Amino acid sequence: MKFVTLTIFPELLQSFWDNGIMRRATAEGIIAPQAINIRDFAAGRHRTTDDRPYGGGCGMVMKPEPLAAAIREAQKAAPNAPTILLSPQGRRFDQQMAKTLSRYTGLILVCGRYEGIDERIGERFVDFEISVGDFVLTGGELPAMVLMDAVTRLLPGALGNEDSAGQDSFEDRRLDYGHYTRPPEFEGRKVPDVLLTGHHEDIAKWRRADALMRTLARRPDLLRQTPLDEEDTALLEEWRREIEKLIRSQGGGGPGPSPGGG
Ligand code: 4FV
Repeated sequence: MKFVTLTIFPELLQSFWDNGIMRRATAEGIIAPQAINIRDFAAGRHRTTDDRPYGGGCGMVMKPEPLAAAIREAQKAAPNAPTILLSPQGRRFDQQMAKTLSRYTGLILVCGRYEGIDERIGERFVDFEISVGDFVLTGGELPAMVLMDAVTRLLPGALGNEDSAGQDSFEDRRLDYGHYTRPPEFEGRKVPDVLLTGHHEDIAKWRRADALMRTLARRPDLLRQTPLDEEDTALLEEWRREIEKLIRSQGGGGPGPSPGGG
């Protein structure tokens, strides 16, 4: 997978590529990251890449000419790659989108700075825009790194053990179960006993229940996105019975007004 990244701060990306899974994936030829410095395509003694906005207002806008030349250079390096602009106006990035992008042979990532890039670059060159969230950053480099990280770990061979990407959070629209390692007791807090039993079936059941409970408590929206399978339905039914028993035991829930007068 080629990652051709357009930026005025290539050093920001280099340190990201020189470490961890990105470094190993590069060494093993799983990814081929490349930074193109937009300033190399800017004219004039100061090689200016930004200018004042038409219509006035604060901040600066990235000029179209250096961007267009840099994108053409990138498209020569990765002819079949979609050109993606990272911006708050884009479609929200998520695990599903990471999987879709991981099927391309290359991606051209345009990292804006200042108030953004000249709109005509988007119209002429950009295949789609991606946002990493409803907040405003100082540049598109961090979003580009988020995207490259999430995509790279889905590529065959990138993660040491193949199946770990398969058990990802959000893989099946569930948050991840809790992870524990030695020591079995830390500052008075124990590891759940079942995890020390080596009983794989019980451990798998506990992990499923833990992931479901955490998803129910923290991200119920995710549960509504996929049909519940039998096992999850049975678990939820069991918890509902427990909850109803608890409420009844507190005198609530029966016919007539509950103690709270609600
Ligand atoms: C952003 C985001 C983001 C906007 C102006 C860079 C900044 C500045 N990109 N998801 N959220 N970009 O805030 O992707 O040029």
